[in-house]
Amino acid sequence: MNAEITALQDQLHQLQQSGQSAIAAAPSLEQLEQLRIEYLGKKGQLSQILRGMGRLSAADRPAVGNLANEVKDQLQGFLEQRQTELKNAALAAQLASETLDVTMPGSYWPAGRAHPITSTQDRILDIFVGLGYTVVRGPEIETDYYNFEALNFLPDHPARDMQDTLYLPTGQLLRTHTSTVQVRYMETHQPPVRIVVPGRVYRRDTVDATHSAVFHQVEILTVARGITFTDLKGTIKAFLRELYGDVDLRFRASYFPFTEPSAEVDLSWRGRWLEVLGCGMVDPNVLKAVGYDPEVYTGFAAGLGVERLAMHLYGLDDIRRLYTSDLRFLQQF
Ligand code: 2NM
Repeated sequence: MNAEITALQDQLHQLQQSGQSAIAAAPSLEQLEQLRIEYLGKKGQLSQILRGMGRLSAADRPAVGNLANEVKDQLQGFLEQRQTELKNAALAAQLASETLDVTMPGSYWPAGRAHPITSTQDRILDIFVGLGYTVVRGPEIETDYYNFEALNFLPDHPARDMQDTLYLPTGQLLRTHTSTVQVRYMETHQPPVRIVVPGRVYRRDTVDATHSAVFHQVEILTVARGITFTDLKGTIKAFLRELYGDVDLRFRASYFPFTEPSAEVDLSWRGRWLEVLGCGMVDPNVLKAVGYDPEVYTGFAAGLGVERLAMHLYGLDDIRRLYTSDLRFLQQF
């Protein structure tokens, strides 16, 4: 009987010793958990020893049971202590590996910027958006109807000639102005209309310092009851004064198929008159073409070339500068 007790007590002491050294030597949290299972788990070594207690009398059990509890508490204490050590070591290693050397040189990240055509176009759009206009865009490949017929160009108008307009083999064409989008918009919206249309347009031109076969336009259109030429003048003045400050303007009679009357606007710049945009009251034939009653609605429209304005705002003398993507040039803006 005493021999049974002593044997179990020896086993418990051995367990305590081997457990203590194994736990102290555990190299990782995962292996520590394995040790916990091995020593204190349901099928672990301590449980196995305790199973041997079945052979003891009720009077002898406390002598072994108390020691078993002590060993268990001790091993649990060692496990917790080692766990804390390992966690601290892992945290210290992580902190050491993630330390930033703030004295290292930074990496050069060149900032991009808007192309001068884009920034000029954005300045124009911003002003009209501020005046309550909505930005609308549309297709660059168009039909004769939207580019010419609906806009009151007569069948034999010279702009319709192959010499001036780029036609596709399909009979479609590359739009020569963004007014096509205004026709499309009016077809699908009832007045009041207040839109600003930016976009690429195409002309069959020989390229030189002031001409390009592809360029950019911004056109505006207002249609509502009671719109007059005075509204047109006020809008154009508000726009140009926002762009150029308090400059003198001149409205000069002109002609466009889609407006009547029509005008070109010049502004006084360093003692010269500079032509900046074309405009006019929308021709009743255009209103009729989109299903508006010209006895009820009137409107005005205006259009300007973005490159021309950019050249003026940035002091450029050759439009081709804007298309050759020479970074030494573009990085100046
Ligand atoms: C200009 C000059 C004058 C214009 C006309 C229209 C439309 F679609 F309403 F008829 N849109 N834009 C217009 C009028 C454009 O550009 C120099």
